[in-house]
Amino acid sequence: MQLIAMVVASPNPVRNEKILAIDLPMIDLSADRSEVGKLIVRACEEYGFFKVINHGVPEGVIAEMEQESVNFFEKPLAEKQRAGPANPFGYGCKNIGFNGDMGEVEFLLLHTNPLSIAQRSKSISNDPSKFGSAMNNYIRAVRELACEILDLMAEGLWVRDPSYFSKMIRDVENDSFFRINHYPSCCNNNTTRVGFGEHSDPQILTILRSNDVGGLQISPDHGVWIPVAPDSAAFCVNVGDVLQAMTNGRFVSVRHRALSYSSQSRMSMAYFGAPALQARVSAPPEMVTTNRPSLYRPFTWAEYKATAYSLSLGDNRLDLFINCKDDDHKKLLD
Ligand code: GA4
Repeated sequence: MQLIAMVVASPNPVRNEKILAIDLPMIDLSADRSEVGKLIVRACEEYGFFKVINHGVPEGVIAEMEQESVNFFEKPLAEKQRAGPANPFGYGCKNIGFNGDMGEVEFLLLHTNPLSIAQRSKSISNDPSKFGSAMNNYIRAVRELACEILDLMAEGLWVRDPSYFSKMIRDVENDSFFRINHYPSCCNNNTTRVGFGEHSDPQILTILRSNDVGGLQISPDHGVWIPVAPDSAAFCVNVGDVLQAMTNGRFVSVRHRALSYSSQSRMSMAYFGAPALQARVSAPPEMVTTNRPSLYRPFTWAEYKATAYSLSLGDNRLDLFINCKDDDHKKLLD
């Protein structure tokens, strides 16, 4: 990764300094399969984040979903509120905060189950079947991409069953979510604020894309924020907490946040691939060795999700699932 500049965490509003972005590892999925697997593994161990090109998600599928999202956020507030409040699904507009991070974002949070999409589309769009089909097509394509990446990870890690990770999000009962965030532009005072406060994603894998407005920052080290350059031609992929647990801590679920710039509006779409609620999360045998004993106790996604959702943004949730039998294990995480 080429480091150009870093910013240190600061309270909202964030100082309007000149922020130069970094180049996350960019992985071409059409390259030689075993090379791609190795590059992905290295990126997940070092940064927990990488970008992919030649990803196979058709341009038309992306464009339709983006257009439906723009149409929704352009509606008057009263109309958008018909799709809310988000508890947890629907339209939300909330300030999320940790350490002084006050969020400024409006969003749609949806379950990816086709029945749920059909139901929700009615309050989101005047043409529910158009919204529903745009979303179903998008979800189908990004889920395929997520599964392909998870298979490449398993191969790169020499896990005997290459579908060990991907079968969890292929499960018909998977609990994957889709979130569209809109950080509106406002006023003319050129301020930068935290739009979505510091957190890690609880799920397995996140597949994110945004328009050409920057805002995503990652924090591989406590207190240091590194901006990620926007790139509408690529998908940004990040490791979630469950994948950190399933790789026995080899992959890192890195904290991130999104800034919003008052002068430009940012829109991002994130697919969060998650297991079924009752699925048991545990590392495959190849990830556990005498040198690297089991770091986390087995848990179900329902159990982990409940813990994650009960804590504040910014809390380190995976720490609560560390195997406490041997304190030496914890050192592996440092
Ligand atoms: C982060 C990833 C997804 O956006 C999300 C978020 C969820 C929410 O906004 O309601 C959480 C957050 C996310 C992490 C910890 C918990 C849950 C807010 C929060 C305090 C929808 C998710 O699944 O986890």
